[in-house]
Amino acid sequence: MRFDVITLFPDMFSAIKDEGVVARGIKKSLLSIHTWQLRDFSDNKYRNVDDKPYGGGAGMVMQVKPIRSCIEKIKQKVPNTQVVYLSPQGRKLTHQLATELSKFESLTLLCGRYEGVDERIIEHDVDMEVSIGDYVISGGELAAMVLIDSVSRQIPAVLGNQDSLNDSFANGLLDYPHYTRPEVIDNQQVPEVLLSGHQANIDQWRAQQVLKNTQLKRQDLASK
Ligand code: 4FD
Repeated sequence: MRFDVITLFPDMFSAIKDEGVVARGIKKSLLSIHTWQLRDFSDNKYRNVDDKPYGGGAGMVMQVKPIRSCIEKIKQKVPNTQVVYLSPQGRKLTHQLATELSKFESLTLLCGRYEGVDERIIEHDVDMEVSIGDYVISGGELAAMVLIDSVSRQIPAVLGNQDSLNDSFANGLLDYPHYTRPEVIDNQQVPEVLLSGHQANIDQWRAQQVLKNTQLKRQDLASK
């Protein structure tokens, strides 16, 4: 799967390119991430890509021309790419949406700064608007990285022998609790059943914990 990212801060993407699950996917040639510096598509010598909003008000708006030129350039290389705009107005990113997006061969991720992009980009150039949650952050880059990570994990070969099928939310519920050595620390004991070697009992205990945990911490999920 290929990700093309349109951004004013391409260096931020070293956070996922150099380390972790996504980096391993890149090394295995299962993933590629290509960043595009939006300023390279500016039409003025100052490399501006934003301007004041019509109608007045605070902040700046990202202009149509550089973004549209950049998307055209990407589409020359990847004609079938799905263009995704990260914004607080988007469809909420869930496990289900991450899985759906993982079926695309190519995603182009548009990262906004300031007050976002000129609405005509959303009307004409964007296929899907996605939000990572109901809060505002300073730019679309962190949201794009969250999307890339969550979508990449849904490609079976990327996770390797780890198993995204067992991830929290894969079944619409929370995870069970995890323990590792030592058996006792500061008077805190690992639950006996996990030391019993009786796999059927362990599976049953974990299934109970999943329900209990979800009921306790996420009633919105439990009642579905
Ligand atoms: N909730 C999200 C995405 C981006 C963002 C921006 C319009 C602001 C939150 C478009 C306004 C992009 C999210 C940049 N904040 N900030 O997914």
